[in-house]
Amino acid sequence: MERILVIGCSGQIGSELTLALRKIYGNKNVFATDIKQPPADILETGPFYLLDVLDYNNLLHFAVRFKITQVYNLAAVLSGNAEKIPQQAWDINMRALMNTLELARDSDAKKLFWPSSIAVFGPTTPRHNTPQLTVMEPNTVYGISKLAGERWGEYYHKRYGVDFRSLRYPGLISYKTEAGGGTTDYAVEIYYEAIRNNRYNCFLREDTALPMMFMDDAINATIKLMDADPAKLSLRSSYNVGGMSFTPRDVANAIRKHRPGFEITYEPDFRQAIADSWPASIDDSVARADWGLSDSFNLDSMTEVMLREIGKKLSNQE
Ligand code: AKB
Repeated sequence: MERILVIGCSGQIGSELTLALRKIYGNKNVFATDIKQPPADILETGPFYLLDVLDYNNLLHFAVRFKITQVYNLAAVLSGNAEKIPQQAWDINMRALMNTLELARDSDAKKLFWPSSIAVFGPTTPRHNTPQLTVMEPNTVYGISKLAGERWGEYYHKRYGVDFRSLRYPGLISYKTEAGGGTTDYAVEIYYEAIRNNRYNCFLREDTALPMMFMDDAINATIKLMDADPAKLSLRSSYNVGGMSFTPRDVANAIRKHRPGFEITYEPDFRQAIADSWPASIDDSVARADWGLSDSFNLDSMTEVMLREIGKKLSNQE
């Protein structure tokens, strides 16, 4: 019987992945943890504990006490925030990963999911339809930590047999919990501001194309990868995940189909340089062939759901 630890259950991915895992494995078998309080539905549906992944002794004690077999380690400082505190971001991102890799050696928590990112690529990488295997010279501290993390994950798999699995997530778009500190966050903020003020001041240029994915597709991909037969996994670093590719101007046009008066202005800040160093679109054919990656949302269908759900959420808060 699987007993699952989610580290970072209060964040953008964790707040949705925890509930999806509870549906599959049973509420009591999915232990939600974070250093901050989670949304009410996580508290109401199963166990929640305050746990700091950077405290290795506590982490090990927790995993042994609750007989954890799988870990989803979602703790990270994202790209924009990491540029403000480079040394700390490196320390947090790497220690969080290394502690869960060591946990896999020291306990029964042998299966580990860890999110990588399109940030592993850099300005010298081919920007369009970026291949799985290509030049990787990231120039952001977040990207450097993600690339190093992928190498460590593969190393622990080969050397110690840790069942390390990972996806290079594109920008993730969701309505439940807002992202914090990323470069792709504009694509979430824009929907909130469309509902609140019918206008948005974007921190990226209008023609900045980036790969993005709706959260439902990202959760499905994560669960599918973790369920995949290990014999089918040709990679133990991290799989490219492409989703869709669009610019701020494309999102504004999609929003205007529902809210014709929507206005957007552009005031690029330091995150423009980060976005410019990342791919515009991703080739994820290896993930599709190995374990059946698929996605179902495009910009229009995602926009419809985002506007509807954020509309409901904000009117309930009034
Ligand atoms: C970020 O913008 O930092 C993240 C990512 C693409 O990994 N959303």
